[in-house]
Amino acid sequence: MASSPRAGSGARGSMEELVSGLYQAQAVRFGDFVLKSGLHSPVYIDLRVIVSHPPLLNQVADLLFQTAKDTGIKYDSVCGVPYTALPLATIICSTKQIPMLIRRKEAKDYGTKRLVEGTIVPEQTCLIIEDIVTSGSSILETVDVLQKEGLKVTDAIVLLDREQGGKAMLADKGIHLHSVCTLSTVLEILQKQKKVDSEMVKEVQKFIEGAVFKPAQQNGIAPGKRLCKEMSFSTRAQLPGIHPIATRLLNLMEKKQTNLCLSADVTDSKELLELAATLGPSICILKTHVDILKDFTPEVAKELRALADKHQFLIFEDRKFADIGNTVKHQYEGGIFKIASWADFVNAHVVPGAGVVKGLKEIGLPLQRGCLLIAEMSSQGSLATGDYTKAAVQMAEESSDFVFGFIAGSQVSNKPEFLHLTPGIQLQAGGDALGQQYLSPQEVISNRGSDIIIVGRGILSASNRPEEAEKYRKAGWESYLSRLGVHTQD
Ligand code: 5BU
Repeated sequence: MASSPRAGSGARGSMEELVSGLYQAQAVRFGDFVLKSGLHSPVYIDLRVIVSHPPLLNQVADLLFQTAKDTGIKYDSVCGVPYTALPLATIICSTKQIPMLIRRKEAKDYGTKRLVEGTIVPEQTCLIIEDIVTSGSSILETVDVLQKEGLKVTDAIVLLDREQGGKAMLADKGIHLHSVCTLSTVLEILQKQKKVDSEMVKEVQKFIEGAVFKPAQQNGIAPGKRLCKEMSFSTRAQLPGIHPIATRLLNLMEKKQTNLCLSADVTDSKELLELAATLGPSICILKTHVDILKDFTPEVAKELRALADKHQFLIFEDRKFADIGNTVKHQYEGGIFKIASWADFVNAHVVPGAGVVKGLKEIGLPLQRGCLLIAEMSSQGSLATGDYTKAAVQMAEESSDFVFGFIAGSQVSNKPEFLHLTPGIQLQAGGDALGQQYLSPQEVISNRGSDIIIVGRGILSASNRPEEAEKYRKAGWESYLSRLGVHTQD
């Protein structure tokens, strides 16, 4: 049913007042908006503005509370999904005398590791409050944190359901979503109030229908797998707020049918350029270690850039920055290599703290570059595990305007806008004498939820490199298709 419990329970008057208030506050706007992903949207909804309109804020809080009441849910505490729903949860809890919990999005000091503030009583039920739901991934993230603390979470109340599959996604994970209103209701009311014409209504409906997220069972994937892994690369490319580099990469991956990154670990520039020219069509990324080249010149970088543009792959300099912000800034921008001038993206260790990303961002952001954080390493005895990995994920979430993914052995974030790249890949399991450990493409893509395989010696040591690269491309791509539930014929 498209209409909400509130809209259908004699509350039409207050619904009309609400929609009109949201429109006046410019929380809902129509036109041609370019989302961060580059996608054009005819509607833009930003409910953060309601904090500047106290009567509207109170009205929204009241409607959320009434909706919860109408459904008859019993709960012991309320938690708002950060950030927009925080003031809403505060108003509800303060006026109705309900204990509140706050989910921290960033633990400033990673050492404290406290992700939920307030008194947690395990086994008690916590109700989630949210302003708007699209895919449901933000709600799920908060649910996950609360459940890990021992709380029961079964229901979420949202002001506006964009009807893009979030309700079904959440139901798939055992969470009932109750909405005060849907985007259809908002459109219907605004059309009636003559604030939007029928053409725009049709355009918005078409846009929404074209961007529906589907839950696992509908995709033919076993339930229980995590959200982003059931979405195709092209769907993820269009997610609102996704990094432009991630969009470019996901789109070219889908177009070229490859999730293979070549680790071009050669020491001769001519050989590097030859690899780029011959393997270019099979790969989505060419990864360099520019400091192992014995004959680097700026001309090499220029030629590599031209080959990347010709064959449509991205260049990833595997520099693993790991110093204070001020130093990495210089290492990224200057020196002999001038990495920022030719590499689409780089990576960084999180060991220095957030400053490393801040420093890189100062150089990379104006150039529209991106960055991966090293959440895990493929080498034996790596210390990047457990809380260190979690801190890397958190750091990425706090800098998603620059960081678009991870180097990791498996899926470490359930945000579909983040990409996962995995090194230590060969068709045969095993390792080398210096601690490298290998897994198969099938294992990391289908079972561990990574997106891109990084292959060096598996391809470089073959007598026919283009043929071997094709083998890896096929293995990686078929593993991705099998994760989506698409069966390929050989
Ligand atoms: P190989 O030849 O496929 O083992 O090369 C792997 C490449 O990935 C190599 O360039 C490493 O520097 C890089 N790498 C890695 O192997 N493991 C890691 O955890 C990280 C990078 Br981070």
